Amino acid sequence: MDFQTWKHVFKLDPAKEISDDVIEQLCTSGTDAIIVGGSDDVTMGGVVDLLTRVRRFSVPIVLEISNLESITLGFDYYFIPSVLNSTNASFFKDLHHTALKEYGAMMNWDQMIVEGYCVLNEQCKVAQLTSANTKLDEDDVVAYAQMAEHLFHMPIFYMEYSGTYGDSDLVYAASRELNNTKLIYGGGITTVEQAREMAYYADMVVIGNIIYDDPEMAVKTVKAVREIC
Ligand code: 1GP
Repeated sequence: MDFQTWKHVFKLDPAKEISDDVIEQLCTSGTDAIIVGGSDDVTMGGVVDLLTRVRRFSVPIVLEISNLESITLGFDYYFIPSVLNSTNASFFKDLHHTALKEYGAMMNWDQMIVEGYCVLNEQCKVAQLTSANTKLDEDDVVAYAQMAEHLFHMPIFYMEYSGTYGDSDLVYAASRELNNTKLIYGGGITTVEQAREMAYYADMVVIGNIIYDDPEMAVKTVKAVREIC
């Protein structure tokens, strides 16, 4: 179970309702992992509930940390967003500093994976929450990709379009810059064609909202991504 080989992941929001039946469909779909993460109303209770229900299956489970209050033991990995295009240093490194002061002594560092986030949909909650500068052209995105790989040696560069389908040309441009850093694409995938298109360029494709709107379509994206990789 090495996250660097993952191609397809589902992201479950602890603040949203989901049935056991849908959880079973997702966990047995052939996806590489389940990420637990969200922007709003993420509580310890919601995180533990998903951890418990997903753990019945053999699929790896990751907590993408969204706040200090919901950090929970028992996940396979902890993905730690650091928003490269945030104009508020809290979301780049200050919250991380606070977390390390509290939890640093008990960390298993091998489980901690930093994600260099590049937020590209100005309407999405994470853009508003982090005051991200989303007015980025290709040169800007390429520079952030270079920053993630060559300056900070981040294991992941995450192009986040949450809620809207992104620009595949920009994803392609970022992909050409990255050799060691894995490129994650997430946002607005609602069809197998979109999943396939982004899987051409990104190392890993994240399926989020469509899980709640159309779980059967969500499951179909697994095969679509597998066919590309
Ligand atoms: C959100 O990138 C993920 O963090 C997935 O986005 O919910 O729009 O699929 P969607």
